[in-house]
Order: sequence, then structure tokens, then C-alpha cells
Amino acid sequence: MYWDKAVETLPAGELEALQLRRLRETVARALLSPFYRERLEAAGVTPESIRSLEDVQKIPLTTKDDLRRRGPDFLTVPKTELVRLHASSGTTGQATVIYYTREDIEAWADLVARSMYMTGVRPGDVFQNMMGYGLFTGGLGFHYGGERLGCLTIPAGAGNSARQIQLMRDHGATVIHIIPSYALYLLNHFEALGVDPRDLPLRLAFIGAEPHSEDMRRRIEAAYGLKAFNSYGLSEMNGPGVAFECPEQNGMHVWEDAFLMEVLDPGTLTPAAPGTVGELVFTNLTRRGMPLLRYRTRDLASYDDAPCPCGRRMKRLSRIQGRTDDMIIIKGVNIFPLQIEQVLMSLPEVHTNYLVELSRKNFNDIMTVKVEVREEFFTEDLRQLNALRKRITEALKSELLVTPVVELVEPHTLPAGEGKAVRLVDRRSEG
Ligand code: DLL
Repeated sequence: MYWDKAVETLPAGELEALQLRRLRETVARALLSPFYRERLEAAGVTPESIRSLEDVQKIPLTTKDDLRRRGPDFLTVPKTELVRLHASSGTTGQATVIYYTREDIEAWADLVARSMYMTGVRPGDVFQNMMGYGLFTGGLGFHYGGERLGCLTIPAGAGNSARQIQLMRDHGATVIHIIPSYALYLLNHFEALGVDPRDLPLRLAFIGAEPHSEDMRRRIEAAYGLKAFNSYGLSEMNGPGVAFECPEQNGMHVWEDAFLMEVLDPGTLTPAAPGTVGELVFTNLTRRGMPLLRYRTRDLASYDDAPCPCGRRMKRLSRIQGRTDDMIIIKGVNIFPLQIEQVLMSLPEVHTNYLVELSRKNFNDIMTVKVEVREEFFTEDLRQLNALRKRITEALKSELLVTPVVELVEPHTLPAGEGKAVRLVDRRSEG
């Protein structure tokens, strides 16, 4: 049940002691980098000044902008000790580069293997990794994890849907790693080929890298006949394998022996209480080549520190509710795209895809939600379609408190890809 029982079940107090020791070691290491030498000296932070975990708050926060501007200044080893680099997907602006030493790659592979093992993957499983190989961490991160665990690992990569299905059938994939929006999209190809994914030996899936709702997970589980686990990570903290769901499927355990997590009130930047949504801030506790201290992720979530029936004490993270930078403010109301998804995916008539467009007319913000409707509900009868459109509008309005313009479109007409889904197009600056 445990990949590393001693660490995963560390009793109260011992985990914190380990974290404190590693935090001080990391501060000492970070002082080897030009960036943190400047920052920490200016703030008067030394390893000795960190006497408790709360003292982490003495350390200045690190932002994506720091990484963009000063990238190589974060290195604590000569470049000759580096064996890999990855770059963030850059969904919000220019990409940032992360460098890894050999030990960093090994430690990362171990965390991913631990995550996979926790959900029930075992040596001998056939693991099809359907994420982009390359600068994105989702592909190679899980590839090394799968091999480490002892799976027959298929480096399928992203896209090429017909081949994905062929590979699954030919090699009897039992475990898949897939972007959730692509998992729903791929169902169209299964249907076209007349193959029912439930007839395949698939039993587990890892879905992550983009926000998705509980209903979306249940749809994927039902359509594929498997259990799907939420997986969270970001390039700046290696990539995947930062937090992962256990068989309870009730929050993602943060691997706190490797990452010190803070959840901060986005306004005051002071610690948020358990159960309260705040911005996630992470500090590497084991990284060698490029340790980051108090990295602001911009991701919003809450945590639960109650013991989990699985026996792990490590805190559990809620679903990522959104990012501080993807919040839509419309008519003064704050809206996260995930709220829209939650409403849409709970309606059986809604197909797999949707798109939110913001525009401006006469100084008024307009939110248009384009919704794909399942074939069987897309009738020629205008009255019925209108009734459905009204129902969707009402459902969105009661969740969001603003009234969107809902447009119903036929299945497969909205743009869909193999990478992270684009759910929001903001044209307000054009109008
Ligand atoms: O997406 C790492 C990853 C790969 C995670 C594969 C899981 C699976 P980046 O490209 O740097 O790294 O993007 C990181 O994606 O800050 C979140 O905003 C978002 N994200 C990642 N996982 C989840 C998730 C990878 N489970 C950014 N739910 C993060 C919601 C997620 N958002």
C-alpha cells in the first residue's frame, strides 16, 4: 500500500522535525545561488535564523517574474552538473526554465513512482503515458516514475488519437496518464472506431495538469470504466508528483517531506486556516540544482490536515479552484472558469466541450458561454433547444450571479486539442 512506508506514515512531530531540518539545509544551499544570496542577505535570513517552520515567513516570496528575469541566477551548482531542463507551459506569458541535476531527476522519479503506487499501480502494469514529451514535465516526469515503479511504460506522447487507441488495444494498457479534457475528447474517437473503452483492461487513470471538476472526473470514470485520480504539480516544483490523490479520492496528499506548503490569504499574504481557500506557496526541501524558496504558484486551493483513512498524515489539498490570474471579474462579480464547468458538466445534455468568451459592447462586459450539446439532444425543434438554452442560462446564473449569453453548438465544433484546454477567450480589450 505504501511505496515508502517510513516517510509516508511519519508520526506527528517527526514530519515537522524532518521539514525543519531540510528547510535549514535548503536555505544554506540556496545561499550558493546569486539570486538568493542577494535576497536572503537583504532580508537577514540565515539557516540559523530559521528556528521553527513558522520562520519560513521571514524568507521573501519568489515569483514567476523573478524566474523569468533571473533564471540561471537560481542555480546552486555549476552548469556541468545539470542533466536536464524543462520549461513551463507558459499558459500565462513567457515560459520559465527549470534545471535538474541527476539527483533531482532521481528524487522526482521516486515521488512520481510513490504517487502512482499509492493509487494501486504495481510492477507489471502496462502504463500508457499520453502526455506531451518534451519541455512539458507531464510526459518525462511520469515516464521516469512509471519505469521506476516497474511498469511496462509506453511513451505514447500527446495526440494522434487513433494511434493512442490502437496502442491501448495492442499492448493491453491497464493504466493511463491523460489530460482530463483530452480524455473526454478521445471518447469521440472511440465512438467513431466502434470501440468501447470499458471493454479494454484499463483500471486506473491519472488526470491532472489542468483544472477539472468532480463531475468531469466521474464522467471519465464512467466512460472508461476505471478509477481516475487527480494529480497536481508544476514545473517550478519539478513537475507532476507534488500532490496526488490516494484511494480515498478525497483531496490530494502533498508530499511534505519534499515540499513545504503554505496556503496564504491572497490579500494579506498571511497563513490561511485549514479549509479556507488561499494561494499555494511551495518551498523545495530536497532539490539540489535549483531550489526555490516560497514560490508563489498563483493557484488557489484549501487544505485539510485531518488524518486520512489511508494512514497518511500528509496534508490534503482540495481541487485547484482557479488561479489568481484566471479569475474573471464581470460586472464586479468574481468568477472562476471552474465554476462554469461545474454547472455544465452536471447537465447530462452537455457534451464534452465548452468555451467562455468575454467581450465588451457599449462599455458593458458580456460573457458568452458556448456549449456543445450531445447529438441526441441537438434536435431540429427550436422550442426544445430554446428551453434547454434557458435551463443552462438559469443554472449558470444561479451559480455565478451574472447572466451569461448561452449559445448551443453541435458536438465537436469547438476547438479541442491534445494539450491543456483553453476555456476562456478574453476579447474585452479589443472592443
Ligand atoms: O502541468 C505539471 C503536471 C503535469 C501536473 C502532469 C500534473 C500532471 P506546468 O505546465 O508548469 O506543470 O503547469 C502548472 O498547471 O500551477 C496549475 O495551475 C495547473 N495544474 C497542474 N495540475 C493541476 C490539477 C504541470 N490537478 C500549472 N488541477 C499549475 C488543476 C492543475 N490545475
